[in-house]
Amino acid sequence: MRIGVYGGTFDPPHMGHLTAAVAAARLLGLEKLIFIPAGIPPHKELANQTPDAQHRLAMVRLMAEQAAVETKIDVSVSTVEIEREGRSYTVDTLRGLRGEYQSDELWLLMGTDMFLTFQNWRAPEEILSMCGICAFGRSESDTEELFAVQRQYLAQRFPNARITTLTLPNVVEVSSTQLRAELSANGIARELLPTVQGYILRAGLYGTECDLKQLPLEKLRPAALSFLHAKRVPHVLGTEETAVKLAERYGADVEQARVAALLHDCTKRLSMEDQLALCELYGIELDELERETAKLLHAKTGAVLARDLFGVNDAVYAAISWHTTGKAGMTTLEKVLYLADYIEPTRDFEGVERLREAVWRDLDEGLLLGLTMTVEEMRGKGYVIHPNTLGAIESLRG
Ligand code: DGI
Ligand code: FE
Ligand code: FE
Repeated sequence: MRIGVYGGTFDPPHMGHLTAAVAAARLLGLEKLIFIPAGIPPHKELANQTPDAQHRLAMVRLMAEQAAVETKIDVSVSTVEIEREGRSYTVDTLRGLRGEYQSDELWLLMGTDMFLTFQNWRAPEEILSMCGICAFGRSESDTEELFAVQRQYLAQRFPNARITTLTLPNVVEVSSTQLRAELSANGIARELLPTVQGYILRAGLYGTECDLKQLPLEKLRPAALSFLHAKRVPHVLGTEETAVKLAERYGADVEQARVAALLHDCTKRLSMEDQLALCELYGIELDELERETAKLLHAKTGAVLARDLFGVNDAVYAAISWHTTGKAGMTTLEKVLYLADYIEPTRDFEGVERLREAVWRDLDEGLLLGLTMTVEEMRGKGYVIHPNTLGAIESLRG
């Protein structure tokens, strides 16, 4: 197996890291990629705003999930360097990896600066005996020239080295220093993956402390996305888009629809155990079916989390609460969220087109069809139908 190893301080991880890792994975034909956030890096002191290792680790995990979605290979995050005492050297990390992956081919991924100073690292010769190195930089000529010179120099000095340099036309050249400055000035930086941007805001990293209950949309959106696994992000953005259009069409409050859509699945990735702990914490009463079905629980826990962290109002709280089962006598906002979730553009199941047509023809006709389709599907799988779903159908028919 060909494995890429990408270490760095990731302070914070950004689109430059992500696009380079994804491009390197494709060009090298990697089957596995391991991100390794550094503990204390040997080559520089950490910038003074550097969040502690646990925050950097959490952000790298978000980036790794996105990299896995984009490359469709196994992407993991190693904590070896964070857990190591004292200064962290790549050679030590590689010795560990060599032991773990004895019959695999390792490739160390690195950016321009690292590559150009490689001969000054601890034990470069030993590193090159354990792995190939793959350096990437932008396509501008100065970099390419420097790359060529360095490649030749290293090839001469370490004749058995495997060295590949990639000039990636679409690699985003990002200065972490600049990015941190933007964050502390505006709370927002382009070149950040939205989930990472949201994580930074929620944790108040890099001087971004802000009132989560008063976030403008450009901050609320990433903050909401930061709860999600990368693969669910397109679904939630699709739900936002559809909820806004439905609210406009059927006269619900557009901003409430948007906020409800952005937050509706915010607890979806939590385990059953964590969901139940949230219910306990917030005193949410559950019926028997909810108690044993994580898929039903996430609507309830999502609503409390949205209220507690972001201060959503009662209408939005209710819309999130009922987005999975529906209930008798739903408000327009509640219907809008239920249906936006069901028909947003990434949804692709048999009957979705028919449902979309019904929803745009008449909201209640669409709702009745959606609820009925859910009941049929649940029955087909032998699941218990929640009484609120049946109640919703009855109230529409009656
Ligand atoms: O969270 P999403 O996947 O975007 O969508 P959702 O909140 O509508 O959740 C759909 C899941 O919930 C789906 O896997 C089926 C399940 N579900 C919906 N209604 C019922 C239900 N499960 C049971 N057991 N009973 C229901 O009435
Ligand atoms: Fe949901
Ligand atoms: Fe959803």
